[in-house]
Amino acid sequence: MRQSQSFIPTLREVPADAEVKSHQLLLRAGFIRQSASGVYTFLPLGQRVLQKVEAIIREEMNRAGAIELLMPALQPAELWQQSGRWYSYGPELMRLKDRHERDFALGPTHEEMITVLVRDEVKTYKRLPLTLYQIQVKFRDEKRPRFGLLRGREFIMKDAYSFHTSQESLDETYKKMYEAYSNIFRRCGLNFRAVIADSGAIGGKDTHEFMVLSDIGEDTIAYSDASDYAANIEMAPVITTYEKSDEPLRDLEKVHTPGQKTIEQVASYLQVTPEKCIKSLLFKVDDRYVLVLVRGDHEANDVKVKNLFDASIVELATPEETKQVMNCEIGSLGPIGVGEAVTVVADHAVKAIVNGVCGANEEGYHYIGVNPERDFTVAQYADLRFIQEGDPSPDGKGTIRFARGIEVGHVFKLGTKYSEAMNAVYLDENGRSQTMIMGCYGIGVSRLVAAIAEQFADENGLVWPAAVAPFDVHLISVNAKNDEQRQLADEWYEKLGQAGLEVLYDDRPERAGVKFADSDLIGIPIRVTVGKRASEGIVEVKVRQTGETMEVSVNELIDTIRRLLQ
Ligand code: 9G3
Repeated sequence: MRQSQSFIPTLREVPADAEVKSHQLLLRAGFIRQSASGVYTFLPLGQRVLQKVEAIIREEMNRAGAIELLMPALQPAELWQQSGRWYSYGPELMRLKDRHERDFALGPTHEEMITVLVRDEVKTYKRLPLTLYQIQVKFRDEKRPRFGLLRGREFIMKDAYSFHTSQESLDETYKKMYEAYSNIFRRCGLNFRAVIADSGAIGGKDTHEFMVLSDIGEDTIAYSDASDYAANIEMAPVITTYEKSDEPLRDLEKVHTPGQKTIEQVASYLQVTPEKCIKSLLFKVDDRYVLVLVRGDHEANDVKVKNLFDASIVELATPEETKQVMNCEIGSLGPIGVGEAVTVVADHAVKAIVNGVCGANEEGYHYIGVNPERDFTVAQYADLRFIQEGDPSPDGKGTIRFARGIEVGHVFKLGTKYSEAMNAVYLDENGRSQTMIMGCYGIGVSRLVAAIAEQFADENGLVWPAAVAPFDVHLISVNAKNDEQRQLADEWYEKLGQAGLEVLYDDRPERAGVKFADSDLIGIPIRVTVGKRASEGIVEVKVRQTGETMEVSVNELIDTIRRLLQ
């Protein structure tokens, strides 16, 4: 492609509201433009990268035995009403009415649609297992779209769904998909980890997230420093056991703690350590209230609370709800004297507290000399806290460290959650009707483009790995007015193309400085510069990622480029 006839609107200045480098650079290098909050246009260079990423995904999906189809984005509300999700999802599910006032959803995912499709077409075990996938636009009305393509409201996903007659068959496909994902992310040059994840609302038990390590990642990964254990922090179980000190029990006593609200304030006011304090948090779990107790130096894990109650919605109670339910402010909550209306559960660490401190459920008062089981009882002790750095790794090997990650893939063993809801059954070899067992597997394709940009960008601009770069070679003629240089550049633009290389040719009548700056910004892996030594048939070759530069005779140019692209 000749740049003088292309559409690559690069920008000098850094866009104000772009906070992370991939977002800034994809805008500045003319790869994307925002058309609304969380809604983007892929300009020609961005579209070429997207196609390269999709090609890798297709290759690996097809190799894993998945079959591509394409479903509509427009989904009849009836599907979502049948699965119940029309009612359980809130404003995130984008809804609209057609001209006949019929309800539709703009698909955020396609479990219902694919399950109904397979239900209606597959009636016998002979047609299973079956794995279908699509690469398609998705809509999720995020409350806070951010970081450009990393969290958009319209984005491209590869979503695959598998249908089985047995758990073993599902396990086999899950393993194939897991390997396909590893191949995809490795071929994109990414530094990723597969982490044990929480299945959340999607149901099923096994589930893994594929995380690209990045400081701007929204997810925290808990990984072991002595094994390959890695889990999403929401999921990572805590195996710590707690010794109960043998100090003599003191009497329970209510003390005045004016204005002391946080654990730190109360602990320092009462001259105790946070480990002696009981932190009480009121959660709304579906339609009931639960008081969750954790030790003062720990954090309550809402996902573990949700899984304990198998709930679909878990949120911290608002200050108003807290006042109404507990008759006091959040800073004075405690487990002593809590009414029947509130279920009290506690993390295991709380049970080992002796002569502790907790809120008195009275403004400005706390209890000291608090002893669990003597002064209050709980419905259940469970693992309800977030794992912390330094905790023992759940696999018993080494200790936990934290890293931040961008979730680019997620694979689930769904079980029969959707096949039951949509009545997807088949006749088994004995002619008996059985419910299909399912798996589902997602990759954030447009998010992947941003994650690659984020991982490889440097201070001069984007840096694309060869496998996903918009072009193989950026050919630059330094001085378009110099006939000799321009002719040599024109000649090798043709020859490189004939050799099967994809070439972006900067033939614009711009100053060399502008061309080099744009070339660094765009990040094509190999730059060929036709300059002063054109008359000797010598050009300069530069590797974008390493900065390595060499003078090459045009006779060796194609071989040199091919070698460098490996
Ligand atoms: C919704 C809305 C947002 C959602 C979902 C449904 C996430 C929803 C989870 C999944 C699970 C898998 C198939 C590909 C891999 C991921 N956000 N999820 O189900 F209605 Cl508004 O999408 N789906």
